Amino acid sequence: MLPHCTPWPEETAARYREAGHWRGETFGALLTRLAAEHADRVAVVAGTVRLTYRELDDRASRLAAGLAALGVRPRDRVVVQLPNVAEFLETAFALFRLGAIPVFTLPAHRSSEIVHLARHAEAVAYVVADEHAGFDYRTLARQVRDEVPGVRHVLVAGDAEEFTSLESVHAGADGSAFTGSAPSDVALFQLSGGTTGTPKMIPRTHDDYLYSVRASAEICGLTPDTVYLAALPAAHNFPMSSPGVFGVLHAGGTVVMAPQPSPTVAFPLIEAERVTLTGLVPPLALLWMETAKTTSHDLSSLRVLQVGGARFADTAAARVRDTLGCDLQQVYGMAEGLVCYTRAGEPQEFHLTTQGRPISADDEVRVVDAAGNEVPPGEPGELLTRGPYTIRGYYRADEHNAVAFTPDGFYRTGDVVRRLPSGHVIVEGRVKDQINRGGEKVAAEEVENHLLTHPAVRDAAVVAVPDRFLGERTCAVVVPRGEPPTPAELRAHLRDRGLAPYKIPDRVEIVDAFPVTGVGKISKRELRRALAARLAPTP
Ligand code: J2J
Repeated sequence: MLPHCTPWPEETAARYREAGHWRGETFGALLTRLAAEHADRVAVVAGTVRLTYRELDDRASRLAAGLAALGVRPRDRVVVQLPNVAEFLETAFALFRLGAIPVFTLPAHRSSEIVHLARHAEAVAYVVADEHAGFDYRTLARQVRDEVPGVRHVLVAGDAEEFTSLESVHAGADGSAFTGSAPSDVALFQLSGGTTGTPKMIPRTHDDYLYSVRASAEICGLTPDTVYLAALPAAHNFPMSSPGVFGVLHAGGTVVMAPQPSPTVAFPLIEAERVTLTGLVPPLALLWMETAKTTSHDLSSLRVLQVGGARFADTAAARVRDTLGCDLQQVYGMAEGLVCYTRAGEPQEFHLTTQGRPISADDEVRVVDAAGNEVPPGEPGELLTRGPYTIRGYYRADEHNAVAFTPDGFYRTGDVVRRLPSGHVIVEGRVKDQINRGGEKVAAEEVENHLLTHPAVRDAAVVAVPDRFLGERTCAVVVPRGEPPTPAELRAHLRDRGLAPYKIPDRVEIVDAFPVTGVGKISKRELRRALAARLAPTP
């Protein structure tokens, strides 16, 4: 395995192989197989581009060869920041073919995240789109190139300006003969929602990720007739693998790339491509349900709407069928591994009130109290998990790994759940220092560290405040140094530091001092309580 990653213990790995979870296939080999099995079926639709499996395979091979000619080698890390375009899949599979390792970042990330990741990963290349959603990624690329000299190549989908266009790299010879990396090696990096000062990288192997993809495709009943709309950014673990774009390709179905998840963009695509399945975060599901009431678009092809990434309110869940005319599947997952689904054929109650049960019989789940002891069945506690597709450690993060994992290899999710006798879980809250802003994760410490660099900030704490639409919004509570900074000043400061827009605090509150716990630490619980009282509408 790539250095600085934590492998599964050998006997555990052997058990996962014996059970047939890990089958020794790589994503590169998978595409070769799919191209043989589904040659002329449409694999991906993106704007005016339609690629069959054979074409996707061919383009990925040529891109792999072109990348090799540029000097990209097996195990090299490549930061990939692409929106939902055909090049997303071409690049992913080209890197898999080559055995180079994509670090998947979100289109919303900015220099703060990308520079850190490019350095931490020691990336040799950075792949971006020219523009997307009003943002010019070439500007960001210039900054990354200047600040991270190890990034030797910037490859651009679209108008490359002074950089190399992705299309020109395709000119390479046929790369279908590349053997890529070993199935037990790292295939890709996902990013953690995080709780710490810097985003953590999640190494996923071919064996483990393909298992979660294949099993997800089976659980979701995917077939070559499945037409999946990638509405959320495909780089995120949910639309990538649960079952997401990879699961749909694994089943020989068609992936339709939506450049934006708004009903204005997504509904015409559903109608035109007869989309059968898609996945959303709760606020988007609410927006779609509202818009569906008056839409003139035909959404009748849609069979299942998956909702995950944040808690979907039971009351909203109950309205999916009537408003969108399809079934709801709840998905509770994490880029670190464990994914839970509600499944077709289960009583409605499970679909409407739980976040599903784990993919695998070999997913081990413990629900524990603060002391680490298992709580009685049905009682709330923190979910700990280990299994055939849950990592044993973040990349190059020994210190953090010592707290994020138990000594016997369970990942501490930081989620508070209740487990039903059926194995279904209900997500009730969290103990981690993170804000879940409608599915977008914000690590409090990361934003606090940025705030602390402002000269008028003595101390800062970022906490969640309840929000009817997003579930939670971020609130930065600031103890000023001298004249208090204005919210606009602080936001501009964070933007200038290159923080992703979704991490910029929605509210700023100025206080004289923070409530502290018995040991003198900031009491975020007390802070949230005080804020809730302060922000509550006056009766
Ligand atoms: C409550 N909280 C949820 C849910 C995730 C599938 C689906 C989602 C993700 C994802 C994913 C939740 N109800 N239904 O990777 O493959 C919160 C939990 C969890 C964290 C993980 C997938 N679904 N969450 O959201 O890595 O707090 O993955 O630990 O972005 O999201 O976030 P992330």
